[in-house]
Amino acid sequence: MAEAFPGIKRIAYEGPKSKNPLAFKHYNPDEVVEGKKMRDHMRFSVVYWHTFRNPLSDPFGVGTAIRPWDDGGNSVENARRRVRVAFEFMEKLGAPFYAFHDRDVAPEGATLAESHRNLDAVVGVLKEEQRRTGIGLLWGTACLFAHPRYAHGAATSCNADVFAYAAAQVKKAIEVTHELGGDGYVFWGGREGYSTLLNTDMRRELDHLARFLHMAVDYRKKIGFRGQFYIEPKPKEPTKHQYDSDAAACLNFLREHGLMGHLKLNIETNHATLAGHTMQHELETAIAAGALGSIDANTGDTLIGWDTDQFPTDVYLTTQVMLSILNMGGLTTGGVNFDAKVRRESFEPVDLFHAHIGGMDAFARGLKIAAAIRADGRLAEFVKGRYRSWDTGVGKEVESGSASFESLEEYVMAKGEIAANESGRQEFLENLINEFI
Ligand code: XLS
Ligand code: NI
Ligand code: NI
Repeated sequence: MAEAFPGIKRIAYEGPKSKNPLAFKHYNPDEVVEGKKMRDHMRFSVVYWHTFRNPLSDPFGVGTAIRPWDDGGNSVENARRRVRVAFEFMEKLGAPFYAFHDRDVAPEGATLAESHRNLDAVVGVLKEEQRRTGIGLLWGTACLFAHPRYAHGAATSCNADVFAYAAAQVKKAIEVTHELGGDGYVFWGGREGYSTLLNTDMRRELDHLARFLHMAVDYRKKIGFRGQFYIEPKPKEPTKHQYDSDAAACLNFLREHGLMGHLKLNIETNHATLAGHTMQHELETAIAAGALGSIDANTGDTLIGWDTDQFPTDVYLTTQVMLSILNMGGLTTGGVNFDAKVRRESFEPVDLFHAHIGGMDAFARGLKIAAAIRADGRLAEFVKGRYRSWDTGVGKEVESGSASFESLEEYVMAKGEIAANESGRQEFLENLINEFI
């Protein structure tokens, strides 16, 4: 097969002075930061859906993407050819991982059996290409939102047959993820939510979703799939309200239904902002519960109200993300997965390279800056000092559980009014961060 990206060679690290748009200025995979190679810190991943299946259409117009290797048809042959292109792209980019939905890689058939067969026919090529390149599957997932059968949701559908169909589809998707040695499997709600409460029995729908996830956990054990399960919060789109609306809602759901420990969170930037949170808020919420697993790296547009899934280029954002991740001790099974698409106006194949190179460089800078902030130590020292009253005396008694309302009343009676609070120093800290950016 002829090259899909002729004239583009393996993207190399050329350093910050390079003016070559097809080179890394900051992402140097072998460079060691805090004792670990950049490649292993980031575990960059390319998404199959946006990068190889998105025609770049929008609600107002058809797709604009020029993809000469793709005949636009829904044949297995086209799908198999696309795999070679995807791996040529990822190999040239130097991305160690990718992620897919079942229906991104292989066409849906007229029956479930045919869909399974189509998937198997493509998985064979995926396996071959993974072996040839050493590129791994970060996570797999199932598309439970595109087909009309899922109009009312999948695991939360009012129709039990749809639940069954979704279960059968996810069973197969987990099997192929396992077969491909995937490091994880993602559950994103898709249409698990509602458009109106007038027709919705929320209690039942949530119980069904929990049943579904428990069955997945059981099946995973049964077939010996050791990849990490993730749940990906998103508040809206396509439904008005999605049950997995943000990190806190997901954690509460997992706890309520005995699923904590079985699933971690996959946090996506644009979903955080749609939920009215910052990415760092969502990360810290997940980290505080010991449940951050992976991130979908993208960004939204402050002036457009939907999930624009743009490539992340804001170094302030990537610094915050990497600071949280480094403080957590790093990603293990998860990665920095570019759930992002090029703009409709960026329709040439080379734009796919510019987009990913920019995202990888932005994260590499974020990593280096975050490591410098940590090495400097003033930020962590400030936060630690701010809570020092909890390290001794009454604070320590509260934290250790030996204090009570009575003992605290007695303490305050003897001590009198609070002597002084200290400044939170927000501006000082913002300036401190800018010293490093
Ligand atoms: C959609 C989600 C989706 C998941 C995978 O907004 O981000 O792409 O990451 O199903
Ligand atoms: Ni996502
Ligand atoms: Ni998204």
